[in-house]
Amino acid sequence: MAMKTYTLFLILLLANVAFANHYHFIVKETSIKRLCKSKKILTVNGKFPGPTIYANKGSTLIVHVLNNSKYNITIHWHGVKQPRNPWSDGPVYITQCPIQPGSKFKQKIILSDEEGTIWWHAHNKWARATVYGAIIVYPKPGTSYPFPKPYAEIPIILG
Ligand SMILES: *[C@@H]1O[C@H](CO)[C@@H](O)[C@H](O)[C@H]1NC(C)=O
Ligand SMILES: CC(=O)N[C@H]1CO[C@H](CO)[C@@H](O)[C@@H]1O
Ligand SMILES: [Cu+2]
Repeated sequence: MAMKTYTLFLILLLANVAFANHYHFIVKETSIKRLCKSKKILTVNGKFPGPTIYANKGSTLIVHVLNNSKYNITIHWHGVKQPRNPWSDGPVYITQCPIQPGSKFKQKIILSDEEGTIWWHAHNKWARATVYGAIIVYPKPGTSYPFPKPYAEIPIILG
């Protein structure tokens, strides 16, 4: 009997976890080719735009940021209210110190009533020009969109 209850609990738990809530961001200089020319820019995980975060409404995410560049960096979660959690919100020297070259920082992102597509970006000087990506917040598991379910999704990021 105890075993059965335990299994049921596990299944419920799994059903609730639709997306990974841990991400690893490595900030580094990367050679990117555009219009037949290579240029070194700052990226996350060598991608431009950076990786997309997928989450469910109301979930909490942990992003492990490793600064592998020679610049001070912070990452801001644009549009996330971060209730009672400004300490990993990103604005450099306002809510947190920069992540210095060679250091890492565990950013906790608390989603509350956000739903839809928002974004993350570097929050220090010019780094924001290339260090950014989308955050796609789906409804809570088992609930529906606040609008008719779209046919397809194509995130468009204007740099
Ligand atoms: C990087 O951040 C540290 C700590 O806040 C600061 O002492 C240093 O001057 C910063 N470096 C640059 C290049 O801004
Ligand atoms: C892990 C680590 O320290 N990586 C790099 C962080 O950035 C500095 C400055 O560019 C590099 O020297 C480190 O190798
Ligand atoms: Cu912003």
